[in-house]
Amino acid sequence: TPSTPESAAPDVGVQLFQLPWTSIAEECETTLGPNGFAWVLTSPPNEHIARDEWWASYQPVSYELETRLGTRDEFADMVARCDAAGVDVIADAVINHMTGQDAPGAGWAGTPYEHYEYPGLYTAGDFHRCGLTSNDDIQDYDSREQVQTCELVNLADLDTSSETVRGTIVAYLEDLLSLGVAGFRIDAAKHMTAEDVEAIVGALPEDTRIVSEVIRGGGEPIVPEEYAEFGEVFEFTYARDLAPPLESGVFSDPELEGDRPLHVPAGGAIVFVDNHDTERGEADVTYRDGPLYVIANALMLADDYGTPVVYSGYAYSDRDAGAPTDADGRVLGASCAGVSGPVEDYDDGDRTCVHAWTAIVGMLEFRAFAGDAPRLAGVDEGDAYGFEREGRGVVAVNVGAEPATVTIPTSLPAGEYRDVITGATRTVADGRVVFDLEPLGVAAIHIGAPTAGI
Ligand code: LM2
Ligand code: CA
Repeated sequence: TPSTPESAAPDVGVQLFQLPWTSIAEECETTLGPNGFAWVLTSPPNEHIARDEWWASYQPVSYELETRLGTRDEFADMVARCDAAGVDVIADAVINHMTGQDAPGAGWAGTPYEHYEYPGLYTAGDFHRCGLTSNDDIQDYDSREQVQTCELVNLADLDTSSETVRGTIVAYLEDLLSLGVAGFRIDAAKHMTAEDVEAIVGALPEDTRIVSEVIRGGGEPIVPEEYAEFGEVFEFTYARDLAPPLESGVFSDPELEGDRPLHVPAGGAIVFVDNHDTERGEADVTYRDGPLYVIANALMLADDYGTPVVYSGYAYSDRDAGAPTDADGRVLGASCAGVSGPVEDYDDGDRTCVHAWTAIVGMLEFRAFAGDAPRLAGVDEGDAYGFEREGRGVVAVNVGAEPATVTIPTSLPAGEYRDVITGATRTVADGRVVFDLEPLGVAAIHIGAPTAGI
């Protein structure tokens, strides 16, 4: 009998946007751990302004771990439970700035603040006041100096070149590490010099995972490559390239040898179909697109480039609307148990639960077996397209409204395989697999799920 093909837990993350800590802990135990997700990216864990919009999370008031998403104890409990389930926690670190509210106020946990005055933490001299634009806001993304020392939408811009500011940020991140987090998304990294970010993260233990958010902008002087020197970076080009063929049905292979143009080298890239910002902005394919969104995620998870992060948020019609809360303003818990795919109509506030969808879970299984096998040249037939991960698996999609067939040459052993998306049986014979695909359908087989030899 042939030996069982090797598989390895894939490095796949999930962003659980604005989900309370107690619910993330549950998801780790019931869904993420069992299905092989390696890490979860949380929303920011520190005290923010007391407002209802989701983006209150991006307006820090203090580094107390008290938020609408839960308490310090709940955060610590989540990290421990996720860890026990084999899931690392990556916290969203908002360290470029403090709140942008002009009026004095009190944060979610009651901490008083004024714009540029955060008692016990920062005082006016700890902030850049760039003096380069009329209101100190960033106006010109072609100016490195403006982007890094002026204010992003009025958010008080920390002088991250200052040793005391760096020390305060490092102490905050060390506090989170003491609770067991594995690393950080560095929010708005582009708005800090790579030198400043490197100095801050360089003070943390070597094995801290760092993912810098540096939105690649055409022609802009600040590029993600600068931040790839000391950690991973989100590669925004990836999602931008993924979407157009889904609408047009015209697919072409990416660069298969060597680096992809306008992409950081694969080893340092975090890729995504969308995130909380792009689903409210530039993303062409989001949860609203149902099956097309499944296809986008499947293609990403089948690819050999970068580390994918699946995005799982909530439905909304108002881009500012926060997740549903109780009468005290705490975000309501939610469970994704039993959710198997996208639905046609969401009510505002419904969790999309993308990480629980059958197709996503199937593609994690595919990825576990695909390992680092190279992606081979694909086949584009009408609205269908597919490709092999050499000797390990084959994926195919149909973005058309009619059923479609695509034939992919493959070196997988002849035999029958369980399709990890549909559960159907797919046959490899004569060095090829013929996929009959439903409208807006996906199929994927891998070496680890043969049902019979021929
Ligand atoms: C990010 N990455 O670099 C986050 O991913 C993104 O979600 C954040 O914007 C941004 N950078 C700052 O951390 C969000 C949201 C903005 C919101 C800010 C601050 O997209 O709309 O700005 O958070 O909460 C809001 C208002 C804006 C106002 C600002 C300051 O929309 O009009 O500016 O607050 O009060 C006057
Ligand atoms: Ca800055």
